[in-house]
Amino acid sequence: MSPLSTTYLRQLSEAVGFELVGFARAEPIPPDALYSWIEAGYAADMDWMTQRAAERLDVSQLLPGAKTVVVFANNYYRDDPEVQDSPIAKYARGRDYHSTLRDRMKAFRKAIQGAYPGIGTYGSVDSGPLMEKVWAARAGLGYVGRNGCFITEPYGSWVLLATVVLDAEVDAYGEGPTADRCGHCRKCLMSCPTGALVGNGRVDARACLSYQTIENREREVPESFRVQMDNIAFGCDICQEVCPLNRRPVFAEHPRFAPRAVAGLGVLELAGLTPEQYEKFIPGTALARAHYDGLRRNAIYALGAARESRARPLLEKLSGDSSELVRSAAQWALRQLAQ
Ligand code: B12
Ligand code: SF4
Ligand code: SF4
Repeated sequence: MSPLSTTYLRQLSEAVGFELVGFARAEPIPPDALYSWIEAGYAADMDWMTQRAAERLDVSQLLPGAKTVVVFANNYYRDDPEVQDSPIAKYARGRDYHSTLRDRMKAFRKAIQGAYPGIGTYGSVDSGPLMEKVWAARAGLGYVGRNGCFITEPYGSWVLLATVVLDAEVDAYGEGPTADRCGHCRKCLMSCPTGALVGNGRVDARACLSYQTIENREREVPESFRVQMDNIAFGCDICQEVCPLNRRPVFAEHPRFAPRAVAGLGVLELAGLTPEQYEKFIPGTALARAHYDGLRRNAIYALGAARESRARPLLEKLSGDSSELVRSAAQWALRQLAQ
């Protein structure tokens, strides 16, 4: 098969709803990019990062004969005034981005399978065993900043990524990461409340509030991190908010990125969510990953960190909750109020 036209693939990508697209040769990733991070313990207990490490480093294990990795990015930045104080990270305020990007990616795959019958494709958004930021860098869409986030020229780091692997070549490839624009800046390193940024774009997930509030949903959050959770109930945007390269964000118009009702809730309401309210607000959003008790635990820690005295009656009620995680969080928050 002759190389596919990137002009056509770019048009298709735009038609299905992606803002950025790039192309990388499907060459193996040097193992050190992943193993040195895992060996340092930075993956915390995300065993799924280690389990399929060989595939993460070589996409031909996902799609035999892989030649090209197509990388897509969607801008998700919104600053709707009514949710400005939301304790939920921006990427999680609208409809679950996994389904938004997956739908667009599926439309892209279907179209190229129609145009090039027999072509092999493998698609993934976030959860597949691929190193999305490495592919985005190779495809020339931007570079990994000191804050560990992938930074693009037009949208800063407020982008979400998706990839499609093809077993065909394209007629032009990206030329690797764009120039590093961090320079002498250290704002993200200085602003991270838990010291999770260890330099060179590496994040120690054990210390990252994003990990603690999303992935670590069954155990307690270490106390030294809890006290930093003032108005943080799901994910963390601090190292992106302070980044000068994010100073000129572009508003994401598409309704799928518009905040849902849950983004209008404060930590008090989130801590007091009933199972019925959880079912009303959470399904279809990325918050579902924290589960009912994990989300309430986070919001309770946030109340304790803020020493929110109006939360006392709710915390007293929750200190008798059926969940051990919620009970112990409420008891801790009450002790914070007493200090
Ligand atoms: C594990 C994970 C996390 C972990 C670890 C974070 C991290 N930075 O690695 C935790 C739970 C902490 C996390 C948090 C967040 N995450 Co996350 N996460 C992932 C996941 C699943 C894997 C990332 C990974 O492989 N990390 C391991 C390290 C070793 O690899 P790396 O991140 O690629 O970084 C190294 C390489 O890129 C290498 N490198 C840099 N340039 C180049 C160039 C070349 C050519 C090569 C070979 C290597 C190389 O250097 C880097 C440092 O070692 C990806 C999805 C995916 N499948 O890739 C989403 C992903 C990175 N997360 C995402 C998001 C949105 C977030 C949060 C912003 C959510 C939030 N608001 O709370 C935070 C940001 C925290 C931060 N400061 O990074 C987006 C990032 C979008 C962006 N613009 O960067 C992704 C891509 C998901 C998606 N599909 O959009 N996340
Ligand atoms: S997401 Fe928050 S806790 Fe994690 S590295 Fe950035 S500022 Fe630190
Ligand atoms: S805050 Fe500064 S050092 Fe950190 S990613 Fe942005 S430009 Fe780079």
